[in-house]
Amino acid sequence: MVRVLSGVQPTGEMHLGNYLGAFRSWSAEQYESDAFFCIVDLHAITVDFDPKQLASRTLHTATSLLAAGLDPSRCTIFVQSQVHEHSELAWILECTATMGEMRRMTQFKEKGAGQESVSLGLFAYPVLMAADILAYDADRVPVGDDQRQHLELARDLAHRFNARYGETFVVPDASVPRVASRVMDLQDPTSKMSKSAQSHLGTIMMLDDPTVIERKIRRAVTDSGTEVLYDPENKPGISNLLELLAAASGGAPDQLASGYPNYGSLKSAATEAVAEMLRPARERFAAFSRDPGEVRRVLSDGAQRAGEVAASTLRRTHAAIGILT
Ligand code: AQP
Repeated sequence: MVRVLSGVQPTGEMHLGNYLGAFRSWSAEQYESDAFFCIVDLHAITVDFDPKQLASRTLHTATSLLAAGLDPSRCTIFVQSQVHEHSELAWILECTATMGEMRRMTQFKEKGAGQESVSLGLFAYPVLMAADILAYDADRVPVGDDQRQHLELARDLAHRFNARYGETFVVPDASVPRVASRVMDLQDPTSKMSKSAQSHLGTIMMLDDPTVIERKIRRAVTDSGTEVLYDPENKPGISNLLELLAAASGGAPDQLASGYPNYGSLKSAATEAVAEMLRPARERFAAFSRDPGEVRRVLSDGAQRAGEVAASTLRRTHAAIGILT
């Protein structure tokens, strides 16, 4: 059976980009593959974070994954820091990666831009991500478009390690959704929708109720002109709304465009489709929130299963580089 792994940071409320770029395909993967989904708390501490909130955000993220449709009887859901092999494997891979490779990572450049100093952890983040993936012999990694470069690095490190020390790692493939692989901010459609966006109006949260979704889409920045056209370069705002509509209701964004005589009618249709798509997740979140003990049990079972797989990979890796056992 094909093995799949992906991860999400517990850095705040999950948004529509996380849902469309990741969680929705994760829910589909659990029916056709041996799927592992990881809450990557060690990645979340590479930038400023609040220690008082880390644990509760981790639980909140786990609840969001269950709400988005992940079923622990069909997939493994776990917390990265509860499987110590991730950090150990990351160190070994850091000795395979180069400084030059890390400097080329666009996410590092974006997150580090304008900062007086950045942590070594933020610099090495993509190697930890490679360890997350390679520890599970993942064949496929379903992610949003923003993670392509990190996936390429994981592939390069796997190839390089295998060439130097003998076949050890499976080389993973990225799997990026066809529509809405990069959901853009509603207030700034040239930037991706993100948990750390400046304006909350630009980000639709997975748990927003329909009136909030309606307000955010109604106030979404549009483009000059009045014609509804799918043209991401010249009409980024309208194209983003068409992508959301297509992702939520089916169809292709360029073909849907002709069905809307003006921006207002497109906004109404997108509002309705997005609110309806997110409704089950909102309802399930309320139900799971009433039983945090059950969420903890899911994570504890997940860590045990994940730990067995990761430990076996780490043993293989140690043997490949000749560590005394
Ligand atoms: N805007 C997006 N469109 C499509 N996919 C997205 N993802 C994130 N934003 C979008 C995908 O969601 C998964 C989990 O992401 P993450 O939270 O681990 O990392 P991130 O990409 O750093 O998310 P944010 O919201 O941008 O967080 P901050 O603001 O904290 O940096 C990944 O598969 C990602 O591709």
